[in-house]
Amino acid sequence: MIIRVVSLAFLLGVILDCAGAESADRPNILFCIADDWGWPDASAYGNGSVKTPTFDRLASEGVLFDNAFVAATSCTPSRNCILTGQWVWRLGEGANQRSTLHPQFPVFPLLLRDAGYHVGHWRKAWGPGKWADLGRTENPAGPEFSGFEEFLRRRPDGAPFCFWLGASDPHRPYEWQSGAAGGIDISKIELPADLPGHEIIRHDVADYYLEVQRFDADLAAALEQLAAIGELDNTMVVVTGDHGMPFPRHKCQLYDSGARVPLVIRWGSSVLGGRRVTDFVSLTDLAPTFLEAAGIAVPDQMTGRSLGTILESKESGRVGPSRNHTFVGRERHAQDQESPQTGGYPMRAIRTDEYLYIRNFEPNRWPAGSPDAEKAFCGLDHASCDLGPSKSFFVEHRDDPKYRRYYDLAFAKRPAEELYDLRSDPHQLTNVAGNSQYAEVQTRLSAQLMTELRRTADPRVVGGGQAFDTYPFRR
Ligand SMILES: [Ca+2]
Repeated sequence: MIIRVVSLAFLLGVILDCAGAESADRPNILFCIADDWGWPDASAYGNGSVKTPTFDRLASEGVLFDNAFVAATSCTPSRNCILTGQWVWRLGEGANQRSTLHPQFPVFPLLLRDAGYHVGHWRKAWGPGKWADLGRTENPAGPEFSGFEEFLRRRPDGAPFCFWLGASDPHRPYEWQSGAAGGIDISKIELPADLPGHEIIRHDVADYYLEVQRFDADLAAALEQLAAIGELDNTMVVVTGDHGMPFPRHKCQLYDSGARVPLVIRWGSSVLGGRRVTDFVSLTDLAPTFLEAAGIAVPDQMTGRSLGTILESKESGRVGPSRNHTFVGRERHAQDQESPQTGGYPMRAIRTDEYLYIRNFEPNRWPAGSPDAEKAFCGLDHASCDLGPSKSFFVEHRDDPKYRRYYDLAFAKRPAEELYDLRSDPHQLTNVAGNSQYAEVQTRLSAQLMTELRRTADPRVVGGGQAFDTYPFRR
């Protein structure tokens, strides 16, 4: 095993900043992850319709990330990427939804456990799927507890801990009009540009916001528990989501609406708070960050890069000039293509400050699944878009000229290449791939993406990519 060089200054900071503690002390880690929570749906990011006081407090006391992206835009693969610190295309079956994770991939909770950490999770952590199917003997997120309180109660004396605080919020289904009933004014919601401003959509978004607020309340309770045991400042608190909101053209897609997520990191006096950084961060960077903070060697197969340099900096804005892009991928979500094709919709993307470039490897397939439920392998239309009032509205109004464009943006087939100029098109609605004005940019970004995919052995590029389409669907 080849070991990365650990940032000595970062580790030194850990040791020196644990005032009154012995130098052998290592930080606790509290990893909080909402289910289907996209950027910018927290008040700290300027969304005035959702109230997230706890997330905002963490932002004022820690580092708020403006350019955090998941590595995959579906539950299981996104979580596999977080756990392994690797790009999704490296994870075999683990690149698919309702899959498994081969034991050859080391995961940060168990590496921490092997180094003496007390580890565990609560509610949604790994999944959905069957983690044991290829021989893994333990849940990759560590054992399950009934809550943070039980986890802390069963902590061995003096052991540092790593706790995965999961949630099923704001995953669907929602209680219809619960958002409005909970005080969210639907008329004031600033909708993403790819969602029509109909009352049904507004209520659906408000219901999603209400669940985001419930997750925020869970965060508040966890911080109170940390404070009560006197360990708030020796705990790295990380809060994020596993991909974008469960709406048409959001979750499962590689636009920002699917791939960009909230992220905040607070770590007592070890990290200068009140900073907002624009560095591009992948959630695959968290595993090496946690391992480095704990003084544990980062396995060479992890493609993520520790955020230690950003955390130990005193700067806001772009801290590391090389952090000016990231990559995202997707394989199968549902078995949603036309029978007998059981594959998904393979995509890879590179996101920079100015552009989003997407490569669609199978443009003859449907990006959110077949529109014909009878033909789709799973018997559902657009099966890679979650059922709910917004999806129903899109489908029911597909022939209405007023709404047809929304339907097409979410569900129609796409060309093999997409390019969006974020300077004039921040919502990524107009594909300029093939436009001669952008030829140079398209060539450059395509080459940069393919170089990274080859470097990290993506089967869709180096061979064997069809395997993603035939792995079993593990319920
Ligand atoms: Ca999810």
